[in-house]
Amino acid sequence: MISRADRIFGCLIGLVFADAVGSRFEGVDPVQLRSQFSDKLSAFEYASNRGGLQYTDDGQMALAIAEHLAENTTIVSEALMTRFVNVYEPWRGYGRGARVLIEAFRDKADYEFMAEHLFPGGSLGNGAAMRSAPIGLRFMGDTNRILEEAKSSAWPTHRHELGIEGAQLIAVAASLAASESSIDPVMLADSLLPLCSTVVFQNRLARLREVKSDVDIEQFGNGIEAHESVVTALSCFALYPQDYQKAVATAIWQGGDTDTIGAMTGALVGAHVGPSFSTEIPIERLEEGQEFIKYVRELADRLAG
Ligand code: RVK
Ligand code: MG
Ligand code: MG
Repeated sequence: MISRADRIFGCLIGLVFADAVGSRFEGVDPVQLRSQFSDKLSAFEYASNRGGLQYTDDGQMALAIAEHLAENTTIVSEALMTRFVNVYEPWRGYGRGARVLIEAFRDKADYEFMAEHLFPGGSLGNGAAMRSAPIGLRFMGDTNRILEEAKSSAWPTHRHELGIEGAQLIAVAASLAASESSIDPVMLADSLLPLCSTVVFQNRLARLREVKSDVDIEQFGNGIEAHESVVTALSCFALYPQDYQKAVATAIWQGGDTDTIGAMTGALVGAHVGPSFSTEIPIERLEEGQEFIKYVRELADRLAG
């Protein structure tokens, strides 16, 4: 039996490690990536063992959500935004819109107007989905609650329906990852599709049902937009739900937004298998090593409590 605290730790450390490893290839053309390495696991291993491993905005914001949920019974969008501002380290690499909004909120500029209008209809970037997995573990099994909380977590920076729905899908997928004994493309698609209100995600999830091997993943994209990356990560998880290294290596092998597709995939596998995978990868190379791992462990315990 894997405890809830272990699943939360697996999810958080799985997310942060994949973010850090994936960030080494951020923006790379998959053709170039595939010509540089003999296979996906070689690319994953190379990036895992080179230089210091630091998480990016994906890890920073996901940890902020976990902290917020450890201290509050529900997500309050404005309080969460305050937390995003407090932990904000721009050098980690943020999406353009997220950066503008965090700084506007911090500087008491016209933040509300910008959140609505910086992009047409609000942001549909994958920045809300990359950080939402902990919500699924906190409210595991309560789908309506997860949908509502994921929306509140997206709201500070992402108001477009695709940006919000991306966050909802990853959060519900994390709940399924933690509660279902067996995951595959058909069950994941059948569970998530009825929850979607956008045709864009409905179409993609219908195609997720048919995914059988790595070549089938490429159709889902590798971009910074929620709809060009969320189903890609869901596919990587659904094909390799028990194998952290293979799942995250497959995510990174897509090129493009590798840190984020990796982070979403790593969070889901970690929620499914717990932290057992961490003995096979150099997690102690993350941030300040054991001290950071201890911090994430304690955060997971607080969130589970
Ligand atoms: C740097 C058209 C839109 C749009 C809309 C585009 C970090 C913009 C993480 C925007 C992730 C970009 C990523 C990202 C997370 C958004 N119409 N285009 N309605 N809405 N876009 O800025 O937090 O890496 O080009 O809100 O979602 O690792 O700049 O940021 O990869 O999507 O950034 O959306 O980004 P933002 P985010
Ligand atoms: Mg990032
Ligand atoms: Mg990214």
